Amino acid sequence: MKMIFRWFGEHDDSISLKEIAQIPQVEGIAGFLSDIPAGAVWPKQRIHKLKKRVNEHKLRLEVIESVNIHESIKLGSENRDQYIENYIQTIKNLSKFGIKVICYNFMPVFDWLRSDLQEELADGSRVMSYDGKKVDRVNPLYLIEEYEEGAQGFSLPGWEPERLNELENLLEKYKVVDEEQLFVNLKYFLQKIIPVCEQENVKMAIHPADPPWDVFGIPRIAVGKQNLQRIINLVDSEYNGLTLCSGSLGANPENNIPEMIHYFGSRKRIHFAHIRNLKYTGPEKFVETAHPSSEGDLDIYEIMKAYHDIDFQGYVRPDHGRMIWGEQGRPGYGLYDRALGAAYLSGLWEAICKNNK
Ligand SMILES: [Mn+2]
Repeated sequence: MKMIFRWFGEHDDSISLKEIAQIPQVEGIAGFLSDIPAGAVWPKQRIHKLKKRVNEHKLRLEVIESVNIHESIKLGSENRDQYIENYIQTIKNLSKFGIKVICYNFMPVFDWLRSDLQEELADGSRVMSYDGKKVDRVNPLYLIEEYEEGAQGFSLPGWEPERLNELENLLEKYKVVDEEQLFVNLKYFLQKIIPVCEQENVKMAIHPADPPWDVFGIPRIAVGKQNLQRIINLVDSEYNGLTLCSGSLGANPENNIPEMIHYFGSRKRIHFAHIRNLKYTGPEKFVETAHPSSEGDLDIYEIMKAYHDIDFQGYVRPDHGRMIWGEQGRPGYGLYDRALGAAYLSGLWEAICKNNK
């Protein structure tokens, strides 16, 4: 298991590579070029620059989170082939600089979604939370207007203005795309790119839908074991794999995370592990918590144990953390609580390894 840390780049992350390099056991980052729009080719010189910078801090850059998929690919539009070509070129460019895993998602229009980005817990820390009832009352277009005005409560971080303007148009197009059509469109994409991934030795790792259910009536397919089985079988190759995110999948209590790790891990389809804890507060309602098992409803020891059972050799990172000790920053992506998470996960891992020698 290789412990890494997500980094959004020097212009989009308040945390420095120096700080990340000081976290015990963290050996690399999951990197991103935030200014390159979905659908565009990642230029070689930009990847090179990023890699150099990361390596200067004795950290490795072998995972990208994420190379986003253009909506036309998810929609199956006529112009998708050009965007798939661009994606293939990006895979080739990343491969040249030693990238081994690309995390991506196939969630239409809305990426991850929360109803509150800074809910205060009893101890004064702040976390992201989700309340399906709140979300159901929202018209997605209205939600975007709220966001543009900077209103508190609902927001969609990471949404660039062009995408916001496109929203009404996009929502209209998705009216005819159901779950089955999304599978068809994902298969078309994977059939084109996976042979290139095999040649270039870059593994694709789809991130589950977060939360793992339909939002605003738009289908989301990477939601549970059965659908993930379907996805890895769309193209039967080790290069068509998963980012197994405990917090995303775990938001549905029916998803048994250790069992999924055993199932997909023994088939060599987990390339990237995201580990996060949460507490259920009602149906389709949860708050994110600190990583330890005692803080939430997921048993993180059992999750780490499952990774040990399958002899997991891939990448792992602490996922969303709380905002603590007065830290301000990107919700879920502060330094302190994620560093505590990394140390806790490394501690569990050491204990499990030594106990099972
Ligand atoms: Mn995740």
